[in-house]
Order: sequence, then C-alpha cells, then structure tokens
Amino acid sequence: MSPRLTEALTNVSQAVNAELDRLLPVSDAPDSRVHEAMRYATLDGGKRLRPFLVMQSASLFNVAESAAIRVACAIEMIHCYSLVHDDLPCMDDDDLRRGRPTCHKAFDESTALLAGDALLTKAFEVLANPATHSDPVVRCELVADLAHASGGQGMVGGQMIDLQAHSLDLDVAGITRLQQLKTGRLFSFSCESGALLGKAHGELRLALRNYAHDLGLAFQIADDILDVEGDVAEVGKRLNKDADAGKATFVSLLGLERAKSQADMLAEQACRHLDPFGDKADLMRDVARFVVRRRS
Ligand code: GRG
Repeated sequence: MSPRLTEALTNVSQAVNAELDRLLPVSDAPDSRVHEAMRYATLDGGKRLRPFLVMQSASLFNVAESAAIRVACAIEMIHCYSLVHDDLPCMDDDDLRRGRPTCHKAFDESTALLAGDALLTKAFEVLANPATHSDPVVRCELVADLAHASGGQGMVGGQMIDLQAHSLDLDVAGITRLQQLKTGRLFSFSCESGALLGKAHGELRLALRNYAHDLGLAFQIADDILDVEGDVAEVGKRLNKDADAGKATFVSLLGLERAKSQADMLAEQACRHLDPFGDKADLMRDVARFVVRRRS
C-alpha cells in the first residue's frame, strides 16, 4: 500500500470510529445489551473501505467533511449489519470476524439479530437528519439510494442468490450478477454519494458509477483469491468457505491466474474512469490498486 493511502485510510478509520462512537449511544437501561452489541460490531475494526470511498468522492465535490462523515458512518452501519447477519448460524455460521469472535458468539444470537436490525435502521436515521445535508431533497435521495442498494434488489437480493448458489450451477455471468448485488451495490452507493452530496449529475456521476462497478468486481475477485490463498490470521475470518459449500467462485470458474489478471485489469480500468477528476482522484486510484493486492 502506498504511504499516502496508508495515512489516508488511517485518518478515515479514526474519524469514522470517533463519529460512530458519538452516534451509537451507550445506555445503562435494560436495553443496554443491544447498544453494546451494535458498538461491538462497528467500532475499531475492518478496513473502512466504504467510508473511505464516501470521503474521497465527497472531497471531489468539495463537500464538507462534517456531512460526508455521517454518510460514511451510515454505509459502515449497513455493512456491519450485513456482516453480523451473514455470520449467524442460519446463514454462514461463522465464529470469527475481523479477527475476533463474531457478534453472536460474543453476545448471543437474538442480541446479534437485534443489533443488526438496529444498525440497519440507525443508518437511515443518520441520513435523514438535517445535519447530513441542509437540502431535504438530497437527504431523500441519499435515503432512497441506500435503501435500493442494500435491499431486495441490492445486497439482500445478492445474499438470497448466494444462499442458493450451491444448487444453481452459476457461470461467470451468474457469479458476476450475484456479486454486483451482494457487494457491488454498496460500493456504488459509497462512490456516488459524494456526487449526490455535491449535487453533481451527468458525466461526473457516471464516471464514479463506472469506477465503482469495476472496483467492486475487482474487490470480489480478490476476495475469492484470498479465500483460497489467504492466511487466516491476516484475513481474520474463516477461509475456503465457498469451496467447502460447493459454490462456484471467480477462482473456480476462471482458475487462479486468470482471476488475478482479470482483477488487475479491472483495477486499471477503474482508474481510467477517474480521468475527468485528474489528480484529485489519486487516492481513489491507489485504493483500486490496493484492493487487488490486499492480504485481508
Ligand atoms: C445478511 C443481509 C445480509 C447480507 C449479507 C455483504 C454480505 C451480504 C455478506 C458479507 C459476507 C462476505 C464475506 C461477503 C464477501 C465480500 C465482503 C463484503 C467482505 C467483507 O468486506 P470487507 O473486506 O470487510 O470490506 P471489512 O471487515 O474490512 O469491513
């Protein structure tokens, strides 16, 4: 990772942790357990890639950081809810996430389910608050776009296909669609949210959408490669899951070497979509190259 990307990701992680700490209440009332679980699932962990993309895309349109950080936290809440639910026994049944016990292991299944539910709804509460943007039309657009990205025609729809993947005999086009829904839609929202906050439309927003499309696919191919080649201590979660579940992946369909070259090609293509932003988008180029080289 380039030193400037390391520094920028660290800064975003710190800012996201501080803002999440502020947004997620602590309580000594009987409901305190769900708040603790929400904080456990979100604070101090993960690469914070989606928040980073929100902050970077917002900076392209000179959006105030105080507004962008709220959107960054909203998308991270959705992402963390999806991880908590994905780890539950009724889904992937995992014990390890971000290098420590999954939420239902640290608490219990019912609490983890509620913590995920509450993170999902909290994200929309944050977006709908006037502190996120003074213009209610922009706030409505943020809410509608994030709902679309994370709901039945987005991440949840992708998860539904994934749960049936072992019996669907998916080809590369089928896996691509699954992943575009399951992980790609949240990346797209993250990248486009800066344009939304900055009220930019047309060519610039399309450039970000195209970047997110290629970045999301490159990310997912890299995830499949990590599932085969990764080190559990570095990755912080169980590996070989898809192969064990008899699911097709980019690696099983393309082979390791073609999967790697496809990921590299997509990362470079993603970078080229950023041409209209010149060197203002250099950190977004760095992150596209990082996602295909990452070890976790
Ligand atoms: C349960 C509604 C519901 C959806 C689950 C996104 C998802 C759908 C499940 C996550 C499980 C998973 C391992 C997906 C593969 C790619 C992915 C999203 C990995 C985790 O994202 P990273 O690498 O994680 O950005 P960190 O921990 O760094 O934030």
